[in-house]
This record gives sequence, C-alpha cells and structure tokens, in this order.
Amino acid sequence: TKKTTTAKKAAPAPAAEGFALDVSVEQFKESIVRNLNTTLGTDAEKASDKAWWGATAAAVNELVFSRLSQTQKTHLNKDTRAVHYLSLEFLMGRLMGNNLQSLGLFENAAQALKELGHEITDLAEEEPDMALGNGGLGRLAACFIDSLASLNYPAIGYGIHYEHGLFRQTIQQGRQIERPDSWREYGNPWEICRPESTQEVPLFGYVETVFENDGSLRKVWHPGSVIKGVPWDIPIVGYKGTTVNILRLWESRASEFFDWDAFNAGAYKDAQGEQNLAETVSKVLYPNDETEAGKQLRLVQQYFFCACSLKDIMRRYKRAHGDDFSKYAEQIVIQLNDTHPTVAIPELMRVFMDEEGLNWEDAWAICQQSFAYTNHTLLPEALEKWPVYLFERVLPRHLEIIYEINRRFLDEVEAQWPGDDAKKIKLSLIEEGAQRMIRMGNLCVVGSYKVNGVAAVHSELVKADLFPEFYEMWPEKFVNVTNGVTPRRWLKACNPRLSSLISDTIGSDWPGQLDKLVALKPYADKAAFQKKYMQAKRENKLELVNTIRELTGVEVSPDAIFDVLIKRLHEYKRQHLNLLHILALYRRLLENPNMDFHPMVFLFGAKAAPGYKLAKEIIFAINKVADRINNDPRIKDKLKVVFLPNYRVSLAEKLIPAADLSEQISTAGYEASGTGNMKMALNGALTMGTMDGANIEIAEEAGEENMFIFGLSVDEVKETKAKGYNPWDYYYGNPEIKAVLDWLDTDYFTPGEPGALSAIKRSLLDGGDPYLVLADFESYSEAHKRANEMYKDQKAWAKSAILNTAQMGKFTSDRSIEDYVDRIWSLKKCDVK
Ligand code: B1H
Repeated sequence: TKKTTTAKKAAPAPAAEGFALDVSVEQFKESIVRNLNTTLGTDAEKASDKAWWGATAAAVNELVFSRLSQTQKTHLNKDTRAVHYLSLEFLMGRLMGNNLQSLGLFENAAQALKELGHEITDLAEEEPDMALGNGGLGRLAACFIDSLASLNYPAIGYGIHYEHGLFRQTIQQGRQIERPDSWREYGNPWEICRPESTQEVPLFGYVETVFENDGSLRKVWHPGSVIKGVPWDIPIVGYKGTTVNILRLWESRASEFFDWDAFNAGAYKDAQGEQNLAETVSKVLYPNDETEAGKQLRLVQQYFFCACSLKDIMRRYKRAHGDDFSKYAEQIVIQLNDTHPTVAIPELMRVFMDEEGLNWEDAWAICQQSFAYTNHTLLPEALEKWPVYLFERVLPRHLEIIYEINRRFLDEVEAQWPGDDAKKIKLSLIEEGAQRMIRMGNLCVVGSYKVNGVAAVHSELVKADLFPEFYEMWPEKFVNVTNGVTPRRWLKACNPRLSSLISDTIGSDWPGQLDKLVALKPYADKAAFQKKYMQAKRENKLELVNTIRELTGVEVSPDAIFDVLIKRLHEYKRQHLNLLHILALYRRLLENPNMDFHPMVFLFGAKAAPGYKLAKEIIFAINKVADRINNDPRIKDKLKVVFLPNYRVSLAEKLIPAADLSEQISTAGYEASGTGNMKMALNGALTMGTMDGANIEIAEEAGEENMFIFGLSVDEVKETKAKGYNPWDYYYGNPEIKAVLDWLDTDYFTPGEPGALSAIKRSLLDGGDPYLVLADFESYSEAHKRANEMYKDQKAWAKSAILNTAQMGKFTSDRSIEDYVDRIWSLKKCDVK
C-alpha cells in the first residue's frame, strides 16, 4: 500500500527586505499587467502561465535596464580596471528568482502575482534553465559573475551564445537518451542583442611574408573565410548593490563576406558551405565534461569567442586610451577559465603585432601581464592538446606565433637547466611524436602571470604533480583560490524555509556576509532551534517527495534518510561505489530483514557524456537496481533508489534543501574542488566524503565529527597505486564484495538478460579498477553504518547539521572573488549611484 504524503505546505513568506527598491505591490501589479499587454501582446483574461512569467520578467527588466546603463556609464567614466572572465561555459540556470532577490523585491512580486491569481513558484517553473555549461566549471563561472556584481567590481563575462545548451536527458528502459535543449526556442526575456557591437572573425587561409623596404619582415594573414560574431548581453544584477554587470555571449552568423560571387556564379553549394560553418559555430555546447574530443569545430568555437571578446576589449580600451598600449595591462585582466580560451594568448599577440604594429618584446610583455589561468582538473584526458595540423589549417598565423613563443621559452629553459634536453622535451609547448600536438596547459602557464588551482589540495598538486618544473622556474606564479558558491541562489532563493529561520534567529545580513552564519553556533544544541531546523528540513523533504513522484512515479517516505549524489557521471566520482554499497545493503536486508537499519532513500542525478560508454552503463545499472529494489516487498520500503532524470541547476535547487546526506565520494586526488559539496553542507546535509578537493576544507570548517569521512587519502592513493594495486585481492578477500559483483553477472536485475550489468564488474576487475572503488568499499560501508546509527539520535543529527550550516561561511563565492582580487586581479570596487 502506498503512503499518502501530506500536501505541500507553502513556504513562509520571507521578511520584507530592508534594502528593497521602492516598488510597491500595486506598482508591480500594474507593471506586470501592462507588460502582459504591451510586451506579450495578450491580456489577463487569456494569458498562459508562460505569458505571465514573461510579463513578470519584463516588469523586472524595467527596473534592471536603467541600473545596467548607469553601471556601464559609471565604469566608462571612471575608466576602472576590470576583469574579463573568458569561459566556454556559463551554467546560469533560471534568472527570475535571483534577479528578484537581488533587487529585494521577491516578496512584493510574489504578493502582486498572488493578487493577480498566480503563485510565483509555479510561474518560475515556466522558465527554461539556461544550461550553457556541463557541470561545476560552468556553474562556478555563474556564481563568480554573481559575486563580482554583488561586490561592485567592474567585470564582464565572455562566452558563447549556444543555440542548444547541454542536452536534455530522458531515461528509456533504464538508458540515457539525449534530446536537444532549446532554451530560447520561444525567445528569452533576459537577453539584449547588440548588433552595433558585432565583430568579424577570420579563419583558415594562409600567411604571407612581406619583405619591407627597410629589410624587416611583416606577416599578413589572408583568411579563407570570415564569420560574424553578434553579442547578446545578459544583465547580471548584484545583490543589494546598484551594480548591474553584463555577461556577453557571442552568436556566430554568416558575414557580409559571404561569397555572393560564388553564389551568383552558380556555386551555390560552396557559398552555402560557408554559411553553414558560420551558423554551426555557436550551434551547440560540447557535452564532454572533462574529456577532450579534439574536434575542429571545438577549436573554431574557442577561437571565435576569444577573437570576438578581445576585439570588444580592445574597442573599449581604445575609446579611453587610443593607440597608447602602455596602460593595457593596468586596465585589463583576462581570466582564462581552464585552457579552453588559451588561444586568446596568441590572438592578442597577433593583434598587437600584425594589427597595431608593436614589436614582439612589447607585445609579449603586455600579454604576460594581462592573462591569468585557472586550472580545474588534473585528469590527463581533460588536459587539452590540439594537433598541430589542425592549428595550421584553422589558425596558420597563430601556429607561427606559438612556435615563436616556444622558441623563446625554450631559451629560458636552457638558461635554467643548461644542456638538459629531457626538461625541454617535457616543458615544450609542442609534444613531439607521430602526431605533433600543442599543449594548451603549458601555453597558459607560459603566457599568464598567475596560475591558480581551485582548492588547497588541488593547488598543491598543480605545483607538485602537474607543473613541477614550471613551479621551479616561477614559484610566485602559483596560487590557490578555493572555490565558492553564491549563497543568494544556493540558500536564500532555493531554501526559503531555512533562510527565514536563519534570518529570524541571527538577522538578515548573511546572504551578503556569509560568515555571519557562525552566530548560529550557540543554537546548535538548543532543543527549540533544533526542532525548527529539522522541521524546515522535513518540509523540504515533503516537497521533494512530491517532485520524485511526479518525475518518476516512485513513492518515498520523508522519514527515511535522503542520501543525495548529484554530479556529472564519471568513474572518478564513483557513482558505482554508491551503487555497490546499495547492493550490499539490499543483500544484508534480504538476509536479515530485522537488521537494525534506519530506512534510506538513495537519490541520484547525473548526465553522462553521450560517448562515455561505461558512464552510460552505470546509469543503466542504477535504474535497473532501482526497479528491482523499489518493487521488492521483502524490503518493506526500507530501501528506495531513485534516479531523477535530467539533472540540472533547477533540479539541484529542489534536491539540495532536502538532502540529509551529501555523497562526495571521489577517489582522493581526482576531484579538483567540488562545489555541490559546499551547497549541500550549507543547507544542512552531512557530508559522506573522501578527503579530496574542498571536502578537506569543509572538514576544517565544519569539524570532522560533523561529517562521515572515509577512504584512502591522496598520499595513500598514490602509495597504493605505486605498490601495484590489485582489485582481485579485494574480490577474493571480502565475500560481500564478491557477492555483489557476481550479482551483476546474473539476471537478477535484468530478467532474461544475464550479464546486462557486467560492464561495471569487468571495469573493476579486468579493467584494474583505476579509481580504487574496491579499495575504499569497506571504509565507505563503515562510514554509512556510522551515519545510519547517528540518524536515530535526531538531536545529535540536528546539532551536526546546524553546525554545518553555521560554519560554511568560507564557501561563499564572495570570499573566492575577494581572494582573486587580492592574489590575482587587484581590482577596486566601483560604486554606482
Ligand atoms: C572541472 C572541468 C572540465 N574540471 C573540460 N574540469 C571540459 C574540463 O568540456 N570540457 O572540455 C568541461 C569541464 N570541470 C570541475 O571544475 C572540477 O571537476 C570540479 O572539481 C570543480 O569544482 C569545478 C570548478 O572548479
């Protein structure tokens, strides 16, 4: 029999904001209805929910656009130094809730809509996610531009205006199916097209060497094709502040250089070919999180947005300084979000030399003082390398420039290590071999004045393991900036119940000064506060129970422990470790139905890169195991497994406030930072985690006693591998491991199809278990026993959960940005009236 769950209780109306713009409920109503007529072309009688949402967005824009132009005017007049954040990904999610929060108008808007007959939470569901990113790296860029605006720093984000963001995932017969994402099929109210700032981007062709009369050489690039970049601006509204920065996304179009002659001469196909390339460049986001596909179109995407952005930066610079480039590096810092925008380095060299007439030394000095590079991963398969022949075809002039950078750099290596050719081979920007490759990471380190990792342990590994010789050459280049998340989206907006409780208890300054949360510490063992805190969690869980039912048909109980594992599917993130442990629990419960065990719901959300076979097999296995367990009456609902399809920002916002346990179980040394770990701890989930990435710093802040830490450390992982790890030892040494792996070979979970789940077993045994899943299994299982035991003591659990929330202040992206400012950017705040 299915339990009937309580209907969802409405979240309490948060207290009105002291900093709110002076827009009354009545004025909001007037604006929404007016926009329904004048912007949406409909009226209150016949408008769809989508139209109501659009009208509300338009009403918000009326308040945003004036601040936007005020900010831009102020930045221009004050001629301030600004950061230019170049990223192939910005995972923005939905914007309505956040923009309203930032303006302090969420309550008034909600009230206005209510009086017009609508729930703001329902209308918000009409907004498609802006999913222009894969995972953590793209979401980090989104949190950072939020913080930059909130802290009143002059900043601009540059990226690509993909027509299709990350694919939509559906699950059919347990398998992932990819469908195109069409986030702006019916228009997007948040973006403004700026055709007046269109740029031209050359591609292909050849380089001519011109001998000047004075004996000097000049290089002339004769491109084979030119495409247009049209910018779309998304206003980024700072919290409370008056700053509205922009995110500028480039869309590719066929240029006027489109070959009309060929077209008219009947070569319709060739002309069309050019048009096609031009319109393909910004068509779709590559979905290969942390693996390089090495495709020409990807290189063209990278160059396209870097060239457009540098031209845009140059136009603005020249407006203030003309052709005097002596202030370029003073005014401009360009942050490279991983190596994806590396080609900006040779492009800026090309612009300075070939277009502005600077000599090499002057151009290089400016470049080297303008770029900074963030490394986000040590995974070898993610370290970008481009075949030399591709560069030669697409960007012939840039290849020459890279060769010259390399020649001069190798002279420096020679000076440092005379006669040491091994060092040169290792450090060269070019990897020799059957297929010569350009090493983009090396180019970044050479061309940047700072290189940073994204969590303390990761930054140490960047120095010790990834770039040790570079670190020896330039120790002062390497710094750490630990990641953070914006508490506006990841607590205030997504968890109104907990947010109100916090504000009622310690005041409402915390979203802008997250370390104020420490004031909650004295409440951690107060019974009355614990009760309210756990009540908020329970109501969030009740709401999620409904979402789970709607999305999957699975019925789960809010009394169970909600265990949440949400992130891209990767072997190193070890979703299969969780799955094997679920199988072990299932087996234990079948063998001993009266086992002392608090019921658990295991929630998964994950997209697999479409070409990543094993990742897709793991999704299939989770779904098959879920089917079997959820429908096994012997288990009496003590165990539920749910795979939520199409994990994305807006789904994360529903899962995170309802999580009891946060699964952060990567092999130590592989997760550069993680940011979901911060979001869940902030919302009061206890971390079940390895000592990896930012988990280590979360443990420092929250206290190890308020987490469930397990598994090998970074050093132990290295030692284990060095000694020659053999997964078969664990298979034969631990009967439970053997039993669950052998289970996968049967047809227990895939009736009539024995072996349908064997790929996982094979990778862990024959494949050598590269991420030490079996080595960490027992320790993981023990940590889960501790968690299950602790949950029975609701007071102890509540105390730990509260202490997690109270001690997450460090992980606001505002702190990350201040660290970037202090250690890398040297920006000054710029107040906007
Ligand atoms: C991270 C990536 C990434 N690291 C290549 N590297 C991509 C690499 O499309 N590609 O080619 C896409 C993404 N993403 C993540 O960055 C790390 O794994 C996380 O640990 C980290 O928290 C996040 C933000 O720093």
